[in-house]
Amino acid sequence: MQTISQVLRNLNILELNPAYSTGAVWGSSSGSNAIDSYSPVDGEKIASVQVVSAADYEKVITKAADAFLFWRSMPAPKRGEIVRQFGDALRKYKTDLGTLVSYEMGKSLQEGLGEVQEMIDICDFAVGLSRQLYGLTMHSERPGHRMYEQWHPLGVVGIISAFNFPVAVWSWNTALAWVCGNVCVWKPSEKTPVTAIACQHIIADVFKANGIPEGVSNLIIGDKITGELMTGDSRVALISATGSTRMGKEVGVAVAARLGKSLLELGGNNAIIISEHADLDMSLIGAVFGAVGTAGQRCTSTRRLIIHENVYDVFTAKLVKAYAQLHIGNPLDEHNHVGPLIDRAAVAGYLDAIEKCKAEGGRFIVEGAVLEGPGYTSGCYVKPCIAEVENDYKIVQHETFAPILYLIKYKTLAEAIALQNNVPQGLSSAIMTLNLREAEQFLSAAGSDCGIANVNIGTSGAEIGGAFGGEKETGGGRESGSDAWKAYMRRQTNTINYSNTLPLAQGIKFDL
Ligand code: UN1
Repeated sequence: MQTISQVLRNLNILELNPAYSTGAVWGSSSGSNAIDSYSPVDGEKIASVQVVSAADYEKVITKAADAFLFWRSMPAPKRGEIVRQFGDALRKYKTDLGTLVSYEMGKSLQEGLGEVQEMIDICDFAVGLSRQLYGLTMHSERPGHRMYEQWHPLGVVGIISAFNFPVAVWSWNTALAWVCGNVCVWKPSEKTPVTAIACQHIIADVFKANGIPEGVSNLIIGDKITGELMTGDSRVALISATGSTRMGKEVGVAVAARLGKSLLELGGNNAIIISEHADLDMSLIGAVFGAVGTAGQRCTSTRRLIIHENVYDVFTAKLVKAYAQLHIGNPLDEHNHVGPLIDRAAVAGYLDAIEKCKAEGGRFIVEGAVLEGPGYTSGCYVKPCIAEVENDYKIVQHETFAPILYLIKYKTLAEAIALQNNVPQGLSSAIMTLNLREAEQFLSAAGSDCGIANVNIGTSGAEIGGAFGGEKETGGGRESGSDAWKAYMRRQTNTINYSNTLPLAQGIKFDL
């Protein structure tokens, strides 16, 4: 396997190299206005990156607003061609970028590569979309009139992304926003700035090769204060933010205060209902991957299993056996299933949740622990654990970004659906059943209240083709596939009178 410095060299980000239209400056030394990125894999510092100042931010936004004047006039299919080339560049850099994602964020290499694959997929989707930004045509109630609607770009789109999908979620937003004619300013998580710089370099080469002016893709590295510059800025038409519900509430309020648009993709508290009619072996794979994949740090991670009483004992026995077989360790080693949490603060959150769960009466059937010793020196590796709980425990109602799986027993489907819905969040949900009636009830209006509801698939691992997002405290936004592109455009209704008179609508007479 290649070394990380080789990966950084392949991605052209080893040397001091001011990125294309970015406020981020690549620095070698730490300072009060620098962010140090440490790998949770081995605790090594990857790089130190300068935080944008308010003056840098101004420069970036001005450049972005200028670039919009050019970009919005370029035909959408031509913008799609640029995104097609971006997808090709990602194919070329897939191994390097996937490895860097895995090293900087801590997810398994397979998941790092999968994340880059999601980027490639959304590029393909956006290329097709660039020829399909359709508006409707309506029949006017007045003679000699025509009505239709068209979709125009919004302007500057601000993207705030989280550490857990450091590159894919940005690409869902940016690939769509670009073909729609917007320019983007990206504020990545301060925990994963290096992967963001790598992406900015990859797209910069594509833009340069096509003679596109700077400012269509912008990167600002910073903390909460940098984010606040953007959320309060009325030059930023749309803020698309992914992260915790706490963050989303602040962003939503700041953007609403200036009547801007926001697209929020926030916390989940996702459950799988394991019916007595489930294929239990298949359910096991969905449940374990959902709970321990990405070390439980996906917004779609499975946090709760709602299990029918008739299969509860046999299924929990399978779960315990499967957990005993999990390999926890360096995520770049393909034999390992579970990598580290993002940092020690996340480890503290995991321990705190376990303690709270026990205090409320939770009974752990697989105990958690922080792993120590060779291979675990970063202090970020924890044991995935399982607790039997009641759904209304405070800690169960809360999204803890860690591999803690809660088990709840049920008797009737109505009860299971109520348990599944009875949390503040509404992102992803699933039922494992071979019974058609159960499946359809779960999917009906009286079923799951989540943005994503699956049958015989776990809660995580959505494809890019569907709209992604959820309800309640998940924030209501939809990104990625289907018609999520409409969030990145403004709708204009056009009525054209080609008659010789000016009849008023609703039959109103106004003669002079
Ligand atoms: C996220 O965790 O914010 O559905 C995104 C999934 C991935 C995306 C997760 N495709 O699990």
